Amino acid sequence: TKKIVTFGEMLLRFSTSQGERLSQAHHLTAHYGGAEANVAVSMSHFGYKSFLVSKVPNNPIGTAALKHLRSHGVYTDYIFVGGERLGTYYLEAGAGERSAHVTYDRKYSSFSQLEKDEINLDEILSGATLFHVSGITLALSPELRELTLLALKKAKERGVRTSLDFNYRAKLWSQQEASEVIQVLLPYIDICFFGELDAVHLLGLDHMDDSLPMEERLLRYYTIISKLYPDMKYISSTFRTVISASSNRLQGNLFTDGTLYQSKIHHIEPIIDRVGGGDAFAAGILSGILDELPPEQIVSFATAASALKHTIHGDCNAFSKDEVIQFANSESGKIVR
Ligand code: KDG
Repeated sequence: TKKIVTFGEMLLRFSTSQGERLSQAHHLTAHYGGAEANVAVSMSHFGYKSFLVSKVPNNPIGTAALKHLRSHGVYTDYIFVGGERLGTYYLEAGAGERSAHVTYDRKYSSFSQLEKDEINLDEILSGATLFHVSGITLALSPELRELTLLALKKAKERGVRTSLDFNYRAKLWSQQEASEVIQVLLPYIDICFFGELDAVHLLGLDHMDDSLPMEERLLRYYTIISKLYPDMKYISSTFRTVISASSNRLQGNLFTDGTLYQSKIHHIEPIIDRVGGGDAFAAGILSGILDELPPEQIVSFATAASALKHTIHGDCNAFSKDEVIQFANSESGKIVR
């Protein structure tokens, strides 16, 4: 079994019920999340030996977070225990044209205070096939940025594949800060996830003519980026380029070797919970790459995985590889094209 490693913060999510503002709510539903933890969970369900590198507090909330991971088969050997608190976030459900709203309460979390010397990167990367991180980790502290850069360099030296999901969160840092940090890391990335807005706002590429079809614009952005960063063998974007607050249409994109591959369009109705849809997609792409599938199969697997995530509550996916493949191949009425 291949060992894969993700590096990031776990969060406890509290969500309101549909049709309720946070200020009205008497009941909040709890789920554990965190982008990299979500990827680790998906990868575990796909059959990988999946590790999360993180830090949780030494209290019942930290213990419950570990239990969540273990219940999904994620290895917790590299999760350090200590510090003040588990970060949380509140999700006020949206409806129709009103988008959902996130409020973070995560300052001084155990993970954000993680120090470099707590972590033994050589041990963590030993025997690993893949190291995955997202921009959320990079937003949390200068120490975490340094650690990530070091981990990526070491991973490259050892031939461990590296993956970065931009996951830009405007509530955590400015575009300018994100752009500076990410451009330092990109030379060390083999697989990168980002969409059109990231290309323009974080990589500073010129905005392309809106009259061009989306796939043509993406192809052009990805072609430029792959020339700037020759080690980047795969560039992929999640549904977010197609799906909007009011749209249930989901399509994935994967660029490799100069060609853009697109999945069929899934029509998801109803959407039960869209949080973590991007992480489910990323895990699908990573799994397809590790399985050395042809690109068109990788992108349809990943998009199907993401579509399935939209049908269940919580931040993380919980479908096996076989279930995703079966869904991707099904000709159900929910797939349009
Ligand atoms: O991608 C889903 C994540 O955004 C969610 O689980 C919470 O990690 C999170 C964050 O920082 O927003």
